[in-house]
Amino acid sequence: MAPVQGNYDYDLVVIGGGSGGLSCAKEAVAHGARVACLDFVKPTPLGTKWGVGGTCVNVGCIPKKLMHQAALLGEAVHEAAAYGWNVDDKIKPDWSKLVTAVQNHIKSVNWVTRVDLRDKKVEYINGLGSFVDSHTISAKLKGGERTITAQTFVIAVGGRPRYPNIPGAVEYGITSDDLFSLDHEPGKTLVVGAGYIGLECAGFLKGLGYEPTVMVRSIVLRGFDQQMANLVAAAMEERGIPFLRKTVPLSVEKQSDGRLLVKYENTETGEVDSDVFDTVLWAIGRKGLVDDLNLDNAGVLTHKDKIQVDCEETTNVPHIYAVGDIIYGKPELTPVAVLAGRLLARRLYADSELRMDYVDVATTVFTPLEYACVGLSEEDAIKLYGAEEIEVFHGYYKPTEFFIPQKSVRYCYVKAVAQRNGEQRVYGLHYLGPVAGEVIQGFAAALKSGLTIPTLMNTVGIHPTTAEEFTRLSITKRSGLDPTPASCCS
Ligand code: FAD
Ligand code: NA7
Repeated sequence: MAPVQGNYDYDLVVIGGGSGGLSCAKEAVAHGARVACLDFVKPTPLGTKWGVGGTCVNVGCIPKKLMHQAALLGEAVHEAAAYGWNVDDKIKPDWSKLVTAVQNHIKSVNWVTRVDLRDKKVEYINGLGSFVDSHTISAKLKGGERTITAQTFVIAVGGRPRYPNIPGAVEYGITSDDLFSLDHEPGKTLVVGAGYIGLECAGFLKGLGYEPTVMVRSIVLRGFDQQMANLVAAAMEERGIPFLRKTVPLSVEKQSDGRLLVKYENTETGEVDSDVFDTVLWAIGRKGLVDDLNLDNAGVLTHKDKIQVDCEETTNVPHIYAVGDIIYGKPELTPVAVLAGRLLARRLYADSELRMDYVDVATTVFTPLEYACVGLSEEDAIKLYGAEEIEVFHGYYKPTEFFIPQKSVRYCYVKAVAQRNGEQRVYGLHYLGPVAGEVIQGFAAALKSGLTIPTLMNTVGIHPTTAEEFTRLSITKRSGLDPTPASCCS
């Protein structure tokens, strides 16, 4: 419900001009609210900074996808030769040209964002916000400070990469915040962390011709289906990316030749080893940006550097809300932040009652062989319903376009995790192969609409695509039958 307007500067102040904050601010003005949006980026220890738009645009999804695409193009050029193109197979990427192209695109998005905010009459304030009391914030600007009052606040400050607490980590390491604008080639790179970001960065670095090594503390892709996670890692290893397993870093030292000596320890054997790298990239997770907000002054409680909200994104203070990466226990993804911000603004200013549904959010890991999924992992389905109540349909497949360049099809694999009896509801879909995000997006809508195995099997495929493999699934894990394909077109 729209709050009663009091004697405040604004109806709504949004703190954080990233995916969630901007969508919320723009939707709120569209429904008549007077809105200001603060955004401020603290430079990284290396001095990297960027413009309005938040993580996704500047140091996240967008530059990541562009570098992934650059890596895929390199692969495609080599494949082109097999398809009859006369290409020089000694092609080499130019890191500085790539970074310039990526940064130019980002700057154009920053510019469009500023113009959009001005056109839509959201007041953009380039300042660091912190609470003075529950209706007042102070914005630290380049040339001073400004005090602003509002009826309602939305906290959308997102997070930043963590650094490990070991010698040399901050002085000599970089994070994804620096990588996409790095002014020199990364060279031989140690990627510490085997989550979504670590694997993606290692993947495109390899595709661009550098030598990444992934350091894995425990498991790969925690939170994802572990069979799929291990296939993703195996596909990367097959491409020549080494994984240092059960290993943690101990220290980073700069040698006299400028290269970085990293000491590390195997957590199982206790064995200490070392290697020399040009770049050390920390991809060990992200920390919510609660520290600068002075949340105590507003009475907002935090939970492990995040903010806990209820099903309407309300914090423990009724007129203060939070959306996006800063909220505890929800997927850290741009479309999640965007939709939550928009729906919140509609509930606040447009009499809507629609809440954000955080269940069955599809996502893609943009590794060289991409992995996309929606719904439950196999292990979560078993935990929730019991192994006897779950049927897993699976199959390896051979993308048609892989044959001529003789690309490895070893890890092209799909599976559907479903209810064993009754209507055979599909609980989760998992796909490892080309253009994974494009494949899973449509199936995500089907899954949210109650997709069942009979419906999936009665869906006519589009041939020859890789997405059609979901409609060809017939082998269950329980049957023990060989899930490798025998035929292509019949
Ligand atoms: P952000 O976009 O982080 O925005 C928060 C903004 O608030 C920032 O500009 C911050 O500087 C500012 N701020 C912080 N504190 C204050 C303050 N006190 N005052 C004023 N301003 C402040 N998601 C996907 O969906 N797909 C992907 O492919 C994908 N790839 C990613 C790749 C990488 C390398 C990374 C790091 C992330 C990726 N993500 C991806 C995640 C996605 O970027 C985030 O989920 C999304 O940006 C979160 O939006 P947000 O609005 O919560 O926060
Ligand atoms: P994740 O998904 O939290 O992954 C972090 C990885 O780093 C994970 O493999 C961790 O291993 C590892 N880690 C964490 N701390 C350490 C230390 N101290 N030393 C070595 N390794 C460590 O974070 P990401 O940054 O990849 O992604 C965050 C979100 O951003 C992601 O969900 C996307 O939506 C966008 P662990 O499994 O904990 O042993």
